[in-house]
Amino acid sequence: MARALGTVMAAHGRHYLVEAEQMLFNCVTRGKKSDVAVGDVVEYQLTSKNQGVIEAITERKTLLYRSDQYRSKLLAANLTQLFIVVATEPGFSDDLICRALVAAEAGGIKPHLILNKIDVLALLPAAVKRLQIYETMGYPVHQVSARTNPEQTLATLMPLLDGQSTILIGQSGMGKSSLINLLIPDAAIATREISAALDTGKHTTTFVRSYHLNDHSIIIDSPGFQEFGLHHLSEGMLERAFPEFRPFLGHCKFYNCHHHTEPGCAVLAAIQSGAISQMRHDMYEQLVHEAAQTLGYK
Ligand SMILES: Nc1nc2c(ncn2[C@@H]2O[C@H](COP(=O)(O)OP(=O)(O)OP(=O)(O)O)[C@@H](O)[C@H]2O)c(=O)[nH]1
Ligand SMILES: [Mg+2]
Ligand SMILES: [Zn+2]
Repeated sequence: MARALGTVMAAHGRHYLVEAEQMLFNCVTRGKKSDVAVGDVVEYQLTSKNQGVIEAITERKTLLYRSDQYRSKLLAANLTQLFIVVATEPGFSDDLICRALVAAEAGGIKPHLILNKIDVLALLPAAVKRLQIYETMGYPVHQVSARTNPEQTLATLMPLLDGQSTILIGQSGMGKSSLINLLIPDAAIATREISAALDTGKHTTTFVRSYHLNDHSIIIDSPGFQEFGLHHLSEGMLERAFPEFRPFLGHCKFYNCHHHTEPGCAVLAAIQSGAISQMRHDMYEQLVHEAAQTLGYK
C-alpha cells in the first residue's frame, strides 16, 4: 500500500495514534525506535485496515523535550505555545516552572502561566504573589477556575489558543485535564476510548494526547511531571534562555564568563542591583551543573 501523511495525535510507549483524513490509525515504529512525538507529521504505511507503521517524520518546526543524563524524552512537536498550569493547591514548584520556561525559550515556543483553582480564596494571594516574579520578566499570567467559573475560563483562554498549537504541562493535580475537558467538550469521551484501547483507564493522565480545538488550533494534554531534566542544553543555550540575563550578556569583564564567581561579571552585578533574582541565578547554576553531568544521551 502507498505511503500517506498523517499527524500523531497520541503517544503511549511505542504506540501512536495517527490521524489522517479524519480517521485514526494505530501505528508503531520500526524496530525499537521511539523518536516520534505527538504533533509530528509522519509518513505511515497501513498494515491492516486500522493499523500501520510509521516510516518517516517530516521536518519539525519546534520540539519540546526533557532529558536526563542518559536519554531524552519527547513531549510534543510543532508547538507554538506552552501553557504551564499551576494551581492554588496542591502547591507548585518554582523549580519546575523555571525548567519549563527554559525549555520553551530554548525551543522557540511561547510560554504562558495559567493559575487554576482561583476559587480556593484562602490560598490565592500567596499564589499570585509567587507568580509576580514571572510576570515581571514578561511572561503572561492568567487566572482561571476550570471547575467553578467555566465561562470566565473559556473567555480568558479561547482567544489565546486560537490559531495556535498549545500543550498544557504541569505537576499532577493542577487541572490540565479539567481545562481540556472544558475546552473540548468531547475530550472526556475521546480520552475514555483511548484509555480503553491502550488499557489505562485511570483518572490521572498517563499519555500525551492532542485534540482539535477548531480546524486551525490544537491543544495537547500531558501527564503531570515531577522532574524536568534539561541535560541537552549547553551553557550558551542556557544563559540565553533566561530573558532577564540577556541585557547583561556580553558585558562581563571576561568574554567567556560563566557568571559563576568571576570578577567584573555583569550578570552577578545585576543580582546585586536587583535586576536578576537570586532564585533564577541559582536555577541557572543548577542547570549548568546538570548539563555538565551528561553522558551522551539519545
Ligand atoms: N477547586 C478547584 N478544583 C479544581 C479546579 N479545576 C480542577 N480541579 C480539581 O483538581 C483535581 C485534578 O484535576 P485534573 O484535571 O485531573 O489535574 P491534571 O493536571 O490533569 O492531573 P494529572 O493528569 O495527574 O497530571 C480534580 O479533582 C479536579 O476536579 C478548579 O478550578 N477549582
Ligand atoms: Mg490530567
Ligand atoms: Zn558573567
